[in-house]
Amino acid sequence: MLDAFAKVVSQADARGEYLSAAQLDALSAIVRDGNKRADTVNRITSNSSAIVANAARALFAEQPQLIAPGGNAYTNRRMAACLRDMEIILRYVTYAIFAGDASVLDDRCLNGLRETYLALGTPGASVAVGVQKMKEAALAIAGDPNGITRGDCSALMSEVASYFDRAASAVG
Ligand code: PEB
Repeated sequence: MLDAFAKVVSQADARGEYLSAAQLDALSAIVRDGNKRADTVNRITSNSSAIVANAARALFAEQPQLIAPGGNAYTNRRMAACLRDMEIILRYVTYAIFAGDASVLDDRCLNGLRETYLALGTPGASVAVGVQKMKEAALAIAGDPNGITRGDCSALMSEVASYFDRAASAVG
């Protein structure tokens, strides 16, 4: 598991080189925008239950076969597993945002997830739709200009989006 700092250190070390000016600039930007990153994680984390529940509701409204008898989220046991999966994915996305690096998400959550869903008969494409719905909600909450010092968060918001997209394409 790496963060943005450990990542460039390991890349430079693999080449036996000092950190480059470009790497130092990129890391300085991460330090400079650290409050934006922390606020983003805080906003998503403190709204996580609503993000998961609303995304699941929207998914089941679009794909009612999932909660019909025989569906993969039918019965409370499967519904609970489904909500839990979405919660786990969102949690690892918040770790990746905080770390500024996808490796924690890749190594601890997404690695082997497609194969797990295949083995379980869980439709990965539907999980991917649920993840995209969490992305929309998370971006709306994290990027809300109200109640916070205004600034340019566009780069950070596209980074946030990229972690959700990574999770969706890992299973979809
Ligand atoms: C991944 N999900 C399930 C299982 C595992 C995961 C390992 C099997 C064991 C169990 O049931 O608990 N676990 C999960 C995860 C990590 C992990 C992400 C990462 C670290 O350790 N069903 C649907 C929807 C979707 C869904 C499309 C969006 O119809 C999910 C939610 N996952 C789902 C369901 C099950 C499951 C298990 C329903 C139970 C399947 C079953 O037992 O038939």
